[in-house]
Amino acid sequence: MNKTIEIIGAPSAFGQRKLGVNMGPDAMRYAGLIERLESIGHTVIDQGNVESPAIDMKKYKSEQGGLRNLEEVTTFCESLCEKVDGVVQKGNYPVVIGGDHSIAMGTISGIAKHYKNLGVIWYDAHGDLNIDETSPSGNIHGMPLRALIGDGHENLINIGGYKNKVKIENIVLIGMRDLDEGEKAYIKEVGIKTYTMADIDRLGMGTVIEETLAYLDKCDGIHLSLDVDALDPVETPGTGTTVPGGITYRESHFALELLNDSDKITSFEIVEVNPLIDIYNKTAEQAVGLVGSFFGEKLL
Ligand code: 4U7
Ligand code: MN
Ligand code: MN
Ligand code: MN
Repeated sequence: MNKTIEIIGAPSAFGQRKLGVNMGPDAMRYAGLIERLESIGHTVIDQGNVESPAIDMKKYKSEQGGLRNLEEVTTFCESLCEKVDGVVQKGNYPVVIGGDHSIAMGTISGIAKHYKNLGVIWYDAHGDLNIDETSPSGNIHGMPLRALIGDGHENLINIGGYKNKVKIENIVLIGMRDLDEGEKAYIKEVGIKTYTMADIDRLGMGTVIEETLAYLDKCDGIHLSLDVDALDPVETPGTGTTVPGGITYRESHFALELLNDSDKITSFEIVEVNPLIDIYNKTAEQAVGLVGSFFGEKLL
């Protein structure tokens, strides 16, 4: 089914320390994102990039202490939230292109108010479930999912002017292979549905996606948050926090094709593409290929 897709560029690099991830949206556009979606038959509206606070390079490169760039992350996510909210209100399909993963607090805050039970699939090497006290880095891109659940700094949990956007029982983690001690304890304590790399090996991606959709059957919408570091860095190197032993590019296509076939996913974001540490825009090109599969691209 053809959709009206609105692309929102979210060029934030404030959630971590590797500049270049703010160029992810343009790297994906340059790799042909819009044309690719149009060639499938969708109508595409490119909203351009959300306005970002200026980057003070001296501050950006400094150690800081506590939550790195908290004010900038907050301001950015508030603006993104408003944009995404507008797209959902129009009944169009929101696609947010990042930007580091802290932007998910903006994206999902703009979406969750429109659903009673929003499901979230977090396709990532990491859980992004830290709070200030458990974070080994102070990088906010390691905290968005926890903030969306309702824990963390006041600024972050209140983006969009409300709290508690995602329920624990409506979350599925896929691709996990690097969790901090605090995140492991939290996942066990509250019981988040998790597919580690070992689970993917054992079950196969087909079963993982089938089970995920069955688990989220109770939801009235599902958001897919895809961090490209879920993929293996040998194939997909252009991202800031790589972890060996990841999901292959092919398995990821399969996952996205199955999600597309289900017709259950109501919003999508792809994050953490960093062209400054990539090899000739390879990761952005892969990201565009994955978006193509997610939106129904077929060879024949
Ligand atoms: B991403 C980390 F310590 N857990 O909190 C942290 F390992 O959005 C990494 O998934 C977070 O890329 C990675 O800094 C965040 C670290
Ligand atoms: Mn992430
Ligand atoms: Mn990650
Ligand atoms: Mn990352």
